[in-house]
Amino acid sequence: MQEIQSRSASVGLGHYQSYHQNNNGLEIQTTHGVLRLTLYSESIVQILASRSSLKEDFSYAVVGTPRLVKFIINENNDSLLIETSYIRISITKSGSFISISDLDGTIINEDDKGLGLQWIGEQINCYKKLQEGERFLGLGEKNGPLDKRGRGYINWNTDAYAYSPDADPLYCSIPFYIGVHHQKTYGIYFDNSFRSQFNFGASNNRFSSFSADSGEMKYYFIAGSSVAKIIDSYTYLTGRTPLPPKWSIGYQQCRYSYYPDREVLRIAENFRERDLPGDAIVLDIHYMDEYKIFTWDKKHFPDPKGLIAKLKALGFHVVVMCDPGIKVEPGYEPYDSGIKEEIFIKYPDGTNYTGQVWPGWCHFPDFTNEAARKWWANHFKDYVALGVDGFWNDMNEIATWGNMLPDLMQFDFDGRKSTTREGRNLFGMMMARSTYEGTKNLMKKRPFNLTRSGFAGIQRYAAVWTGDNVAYDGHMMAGVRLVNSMGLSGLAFTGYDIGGFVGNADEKLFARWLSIGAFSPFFRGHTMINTRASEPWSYGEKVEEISRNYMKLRYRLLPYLYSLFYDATKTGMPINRSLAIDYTFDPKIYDHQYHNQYLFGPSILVAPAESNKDLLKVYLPEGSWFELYNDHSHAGNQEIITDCPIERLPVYVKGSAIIPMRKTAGNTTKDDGEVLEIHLYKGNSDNDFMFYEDDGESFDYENEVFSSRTMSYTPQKNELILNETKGKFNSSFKKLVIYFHGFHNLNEVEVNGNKIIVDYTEYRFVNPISNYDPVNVIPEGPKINLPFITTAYQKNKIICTW
Ligand code: NBV
Repeated sequence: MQEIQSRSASVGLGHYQSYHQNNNGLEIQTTHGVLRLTLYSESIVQILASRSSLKEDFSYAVVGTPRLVKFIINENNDSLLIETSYIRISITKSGSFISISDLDGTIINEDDKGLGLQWIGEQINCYKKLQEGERFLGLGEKNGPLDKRGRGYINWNTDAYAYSPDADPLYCSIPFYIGVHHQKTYGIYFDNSFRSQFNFGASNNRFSSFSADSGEMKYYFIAGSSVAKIIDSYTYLTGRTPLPPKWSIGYQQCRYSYYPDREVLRIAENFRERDLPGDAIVLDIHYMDEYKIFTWDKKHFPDPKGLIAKLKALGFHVVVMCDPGIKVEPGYEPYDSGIKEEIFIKYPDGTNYTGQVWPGWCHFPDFTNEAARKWWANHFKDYVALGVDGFWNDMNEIATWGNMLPDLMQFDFDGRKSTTREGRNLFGMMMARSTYEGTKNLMKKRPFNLTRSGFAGIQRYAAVWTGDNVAYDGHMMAGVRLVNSMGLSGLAFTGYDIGGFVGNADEKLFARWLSIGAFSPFFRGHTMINTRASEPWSYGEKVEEISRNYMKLRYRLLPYLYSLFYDATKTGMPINRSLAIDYTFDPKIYDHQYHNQYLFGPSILVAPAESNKDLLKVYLPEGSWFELYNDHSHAGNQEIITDCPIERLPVYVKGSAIIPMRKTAGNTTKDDGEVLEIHLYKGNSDNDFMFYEDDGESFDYENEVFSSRTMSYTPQKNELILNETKGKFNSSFKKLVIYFHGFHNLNEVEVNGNKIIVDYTEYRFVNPISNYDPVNVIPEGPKINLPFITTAYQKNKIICTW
């Protein structure tokens, strides 16, 4: 071994020499370096290796700290063994190779014995043995199939305008993936922000690997009995999506750009006149004076305060574009104060870096410098004073004309000092962090913050959208997969430009995109300058009706959706769930004809169909499933063929589901109405849903001003219980209507001991679409003959039996 290494141009850790134990693990001295294992929990271990001495453990991504856990260390002739109540880690004395197994000895993950850790000059590499049948999931905003085996990826945040659905890298880097094999699941988070590469068995049949151009070999190994548990652990480490303001999960209308102010107002009025729900209008770069951040174009927006007030009166919030480039222009306050306070990114000779972007030649704040973060944060006070409450961080890869950011720029790294090589992948996240912290502090309520670029942990500060997509079916599908992949990587609040940013959608494409988008966490229509109008009414009456149907369906689903966002703050579980979360070991879900399917929350399965398809093959995983629109039921574990006319996106509900909905869609997310509906779907397994409400905008929920209750369905007992609410928030719901799906011949339900006679109604989740053809037959559209009961909605426990 020693001999091989001395002949090779790359160097490993060498052999074991000695170790010493500390509170959370141990440090091993090897012939060529040092290896430290720190337990963060029974199932999370940080692995840090260095060829010299270990540095201070610093990370912008990781906020979780090691929890004290019990572990034992054993040593034998060949290895050192560290065991917790969940995993066994062994390090070979010869070569210092790591393998991690269950307590019963089944391998979860192991170094390639022969390669392991390797330094090639400054480059650091970790080679893992490719396990038989191993699949690779996640890695954040990465194109390609759900199972990324056989592919390689690069993390280097890039302005990927009009990217192909196979392009890499895109705007965000999340160096975290999940491995699956032999009924085992694990996660690896590589905490290194240099340009990094992940290889999942591309161009070789021996290893999977991760490597970085420089920096530390520091990664976290996460064991877990399910993908959900791994996401929970990963978001323990890197943080979770905070509860967004409720309005931000309503529909947002954007274009590059709406101006002047009259046009913005007309757009908002159209929503109300046309009975389309909507909560936000987004102002892209043309609201600014010559694209200069923190200014307003006086000609087109002479009275932003007045405009924002009018929009508020119509129920619309305003989101504004925020670009990081500060124009080099003496007299422009952000430039003058930025120079004075020395907050810009510099060359090593101390001069400010200048790059060209929208406003012209610009300097860029160094968001790894606390002073710059504060400077930026304070500049939001005028926006906040005007009533803006949404902020959109764009161009933060950093995008400049030429797209060739010099490597030698100096980043402060909060006093630690580094260069673009380490800072580039972090710039977007640190900008979003500064915007979030600043606006949160100024607004004293929840800001909405959106970013294009990010790194692991970005979920703590902003929602992420998939950038400049293109108006065609394949891109629509790629966006669905990107959102699913980001969900596997700790990002709960994500979405894509509905209708496509680049190019022109046709009627069908827009209708389908909007329907699918209604089942995505971030729900925004957007399009590029000089493209056709792309609002829900811009594609003719039929598309407008389809859009209205799905927008209203989403708004009616808000009690369910908002509860899911709350759950994400606690567990990291995404809103859009790749089927790999719940059906990890079912090979069918990885089949490319099905890998776009996902669950919207725990119970609603969406099968995205291309806009030009009339028929779709759908795979229903184990369990039982109901077609949303007509309650036709299907057994799981089978492929079915469904028709998917443009007005009907294939959506299925899982047996035993409990779905709270509002009876009326309302104009905005605020209009809850008085009637809470619960849709209960007959099934065989017990199920719980945690229903959550609060005021939707303040931080009072942190002081228990919320209302939450578990709803539990026990099929064996024919029972649905709404447990007593917790928290101090008074729900606006007064009436409760329970719909029983799949329950035939139901006549009577007992509610807290009182008998209620069951009623029947013809129920529709979407309205029939008008017949625009000269033969005037009004199509019926799908409906369900549904039993229901009505009762008072109350805080106390509600027990329903039948
Ligand atoms: O600000 C203009 C656009 C914006 O509409 C888009 O969503 C961003 O991804 N922005 C990029 C800059 C230029 C795009 C050509």
